[in-house]
Amino acid sequence: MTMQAQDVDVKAAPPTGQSRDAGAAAVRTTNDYVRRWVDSCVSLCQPDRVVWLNGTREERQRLIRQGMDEGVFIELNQEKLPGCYLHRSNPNDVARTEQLTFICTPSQDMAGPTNNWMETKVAYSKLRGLFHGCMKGRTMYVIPFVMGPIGAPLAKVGVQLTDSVYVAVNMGLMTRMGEVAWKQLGDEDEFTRCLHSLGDVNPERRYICHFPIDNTIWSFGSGYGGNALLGKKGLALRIASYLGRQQDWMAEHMLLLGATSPNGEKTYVAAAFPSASGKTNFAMMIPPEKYRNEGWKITTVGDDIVWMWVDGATGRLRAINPEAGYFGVLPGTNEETNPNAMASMSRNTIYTNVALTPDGDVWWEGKTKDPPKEAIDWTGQPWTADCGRKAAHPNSRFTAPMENNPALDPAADDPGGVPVSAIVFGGRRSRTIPLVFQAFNWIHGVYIGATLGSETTAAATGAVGIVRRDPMAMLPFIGYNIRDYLVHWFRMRKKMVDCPRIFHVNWFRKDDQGRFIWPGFGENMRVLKWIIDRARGRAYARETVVGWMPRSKDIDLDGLDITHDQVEALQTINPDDFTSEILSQEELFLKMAGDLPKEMVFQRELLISRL
Ligand code: GTP
Ligand code: SPV
Ligand code: MN
Repeated sequence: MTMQAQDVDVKAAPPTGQSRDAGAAAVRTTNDYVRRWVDSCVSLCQPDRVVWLNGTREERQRLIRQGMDEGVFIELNQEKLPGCYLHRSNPNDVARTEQLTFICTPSQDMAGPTNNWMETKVAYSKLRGLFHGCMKGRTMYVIPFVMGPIGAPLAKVGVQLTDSVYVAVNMGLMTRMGEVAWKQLGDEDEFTRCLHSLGDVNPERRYICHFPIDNTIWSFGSGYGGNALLGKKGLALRIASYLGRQQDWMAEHMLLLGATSPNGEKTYVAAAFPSASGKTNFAMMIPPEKYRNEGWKITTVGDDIVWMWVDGATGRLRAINPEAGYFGVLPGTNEETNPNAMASMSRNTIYTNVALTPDGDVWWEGKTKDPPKEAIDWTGQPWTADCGRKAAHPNSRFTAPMENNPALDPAADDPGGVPVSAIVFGGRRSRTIPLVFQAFNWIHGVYIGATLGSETTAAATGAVGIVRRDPMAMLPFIGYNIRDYLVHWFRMRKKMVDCPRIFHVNWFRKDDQGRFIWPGFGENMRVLKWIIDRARGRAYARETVVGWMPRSKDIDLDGLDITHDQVEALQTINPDDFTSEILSQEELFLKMAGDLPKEMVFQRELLISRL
């Protein structure tokens, strides 16, 4: 035991003999690996204070008050929004920065052609330079957390060190934080070492570095979302996907929902859509009135990340959601499109980069039909409805605990997870790609997932609306070589006695006037119903070039003002468009040149020969 880890105040006891900092508490673990690692990070970052967090409600309140003193949080109208606060991030720090995100390994081949790579030693030495003394005058928070329901065989412990009180509060909402983590860790060395500093929040000195071999993440210079809440994309996707490949399980960018039919039959469906492309909405969907009256109910297990393994007893795929909260997109979210999300963020929620209205409420584009007359925009500037600027950032988000979700699935906290009957891939495609089709089999489904294309969104910095290949919606999140990732998907099938059926959907096809043809949101239940019936061997489909497709009469349109002809149009595959689609898939194939798994090559040939 060394001095640093024991003392709350690293330099000297504060004059009062009490800590100057909110929630300061003595070191909370006897785990020597943790203590030694925290000591080494304290020596490197040189914080004034080290505060070990325990994840209690009282502590969260103290942290929020501390953040309010520092100007990090603004209290919202507590009558309307109890326990809710607003945070404005630095305008240069509003989304994940994929170009500044690295997989750090001894050889570039381990990271593969789709990741930014840095050699391990080069990365450590570069980042050590940045972290050196970066927390002088600041507090280092020690955040123990578990990803996954407590007791789940796959549940993983992480410890994040951060100088951001915003990150500390968000980690408390997004993970199972506190004593549970020390308990699960015991005396072992098995935890992800997550070191994070805001630094000077300068994109020139921003690096999000993953060291899968060391089970370590170092993130510097960003306080936003996936860049900074290291349990999420860093641990639960990049590090976890690497571990999963070694240990025969999968970490995927997927939602997980339960669908209960009128006769009580429950089907769990996992779906991978790229960032800001509909996972939260699908996972929290409220079925149309007709379906509700019949007795259909959708419940949420997770909205962003799924860990899956093959159950030895049944040979079937099972899944858990490693997260405990939602970091959800706000623009477009409202009482009509996603009432469960609105309820989830009605209390104990952090709002990031939205507008503040005069009555202490929040607003974002699409929250209500009529915007407020005036507000303070997400940058803190006065805003009026006719000023021509956006009130909220396009990637503004809410952080809410999953317990707030009225549609939370009873199994969301179940360490045993749930069985997965269908896997759905989907992209944002204004043209070419039909509403829904089913893969011929697992290998074909993996090919469909691997060649998934989607128009880019504001969830990552860079151009918006450009079609790019986003394999399994995991392009920015695969923690190793994509070649090995695809092989892993093919091999997982061999461990299963029976496998989930694989589907592709596209809610985003537009007409010539640029309007969405399909109503989306709750109405997606109609497509989900066909998917469930197919997965259970009940619904009809015809064989087409791309896979099994429903005829328009196989999709129930009762109560919708959309005709069967329009659905036929949505399902149309135009041969010319599809030829360009196949050509644009080459973008990915060329990157993987020479390294393409043979299944991919054969599937491409079969597709071309079907055309
Ligand atoms: P990440 O959290 O970034 O991984 O995103 P996500 O996949 O959870 O996306 P989310 O459900 O938050 O949706 C992003 C945007 O797409 C929001 O503006 C939604 O309103 C919109 N959206 C979601 N579902 C639909 C749909 O069925 N149709 C249409 N037109 N828009 C949708
Ligand atoms: C995504 O971009 O896919 C997100 C948001 O879920 S973030 O956590 O910022 O990555
Ligand atoms: Mn996501």
